[in-house]
Amino acid sequence: MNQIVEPSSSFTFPANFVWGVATSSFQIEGAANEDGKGPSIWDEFCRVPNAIADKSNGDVACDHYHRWEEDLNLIASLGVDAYRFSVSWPRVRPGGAEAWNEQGLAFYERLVDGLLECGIKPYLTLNHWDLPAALQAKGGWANRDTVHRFVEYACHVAKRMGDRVAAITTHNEPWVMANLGHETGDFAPGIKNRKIAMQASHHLLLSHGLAVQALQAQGCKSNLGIVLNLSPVVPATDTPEDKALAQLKDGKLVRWYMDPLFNKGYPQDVLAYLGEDAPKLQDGDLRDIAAPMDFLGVNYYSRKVASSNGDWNVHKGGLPFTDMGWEIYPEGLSELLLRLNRDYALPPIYITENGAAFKDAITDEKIHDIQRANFIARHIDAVGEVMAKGVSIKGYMVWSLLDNFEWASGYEKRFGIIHVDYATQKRTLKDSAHWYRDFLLRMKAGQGQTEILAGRV
Ligand code: IFM
Repeated sequence: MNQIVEPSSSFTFPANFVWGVATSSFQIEGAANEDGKGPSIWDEFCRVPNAIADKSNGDVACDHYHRWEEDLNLIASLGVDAYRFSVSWPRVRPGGAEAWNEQGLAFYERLVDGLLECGIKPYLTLNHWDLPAALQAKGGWANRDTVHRFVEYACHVAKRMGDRVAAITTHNEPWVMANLGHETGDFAPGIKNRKIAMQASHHLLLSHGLAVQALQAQGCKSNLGIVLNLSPVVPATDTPEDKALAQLKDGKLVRWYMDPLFNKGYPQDVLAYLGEDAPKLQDGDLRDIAAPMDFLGVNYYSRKVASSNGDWNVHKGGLPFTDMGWEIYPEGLSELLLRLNRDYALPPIYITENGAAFKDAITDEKIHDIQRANFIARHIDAVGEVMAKGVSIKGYMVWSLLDNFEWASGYEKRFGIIHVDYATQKRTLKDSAHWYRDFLLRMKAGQGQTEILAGRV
């Protein structure tokens, strides 16, 4: 396929729809030991033998800490409305408690001010996985004390930047931190214990709710929310075993987070399944988790297929895959959003991450990543479809601005719409970036209309 797919239908996007690109601190910044930054759990995890596929680490990554102005210019050149980035907690509070690091805070303030000067809305995430290692030494997210350290961190960052950022996300993908970090051990901190994982998930949710309340109490003007990684979970076959497994996987991935956030408590079927491994709650925790928020961020990459004969990524239906081995299934985004809209009393939704890793070939200094552009175009189409059906979606952000450190896959998987040559740190816009920029230009060209026809590429 060498042409970008024309979406099957046209949908309207309001003129104030927020189009963006996204990154996270550990994946791009580098400068792991500079200007007073403390170690994070990912700095430590990268040193565990065989934890990272290519044995790499985040010491340099995309060197964004030093090249942020060049990256800001690239973001601006795309014509996006918003840039979603995360603050590295150990860069601004190296030990996770006690002293703040002025140089770290100043770095993010420069970035925020630079974005505003370019007319780009900053969407700040507080926790995109890089917990200070000093807090992990005290039990990390499994220790209830970390909840309170997080609230302090949230309040301090908001005091410094909350007047200038459009949105503050508490956590990015708590399921990943809890389950991949504490149950399977594939991600930092590399723990393999389901009971600890579920307690960590509870503390992540609790810290979200308490942080939202504390930020509101201190008069923070930014919109406040959380970002979840969500997917429809479908049974591989119609057998009772696969259907029951799909129900359980849906419970652990979707309902375990959505239900308490939207005042339904933890799902009974998952609690029953967990038995002794269910988290310990204190009085008032569920009320605090359900603190009303301004938006829900949804990260969507693929659906999950539950098979009792294999793992939950067993595929069916002959769909093509990305380089991560994930099915390309934009319909799953529509299915997911319609289901969320049906089952919960939702605040506005942002699609805070969507994108794909593919093996990119460089030809004459160009990267013809038509598959990635198609992936993005088809998912934008899915967003338009559900908006036309009444779901309130306020924005869409491509993951990712740059190729970057893809966690346990190291630098082998490339999600960027901008290519990074890690040897030279040269950035090159891929065709997907050109496509996204041109698409947005067409959006802007329609300014003045209340509704803009989108989806045509
Ligand atoms: O790179 C990650 C990101 O940090 C969180 N969401 C999924 C992306 C792709 O795996």
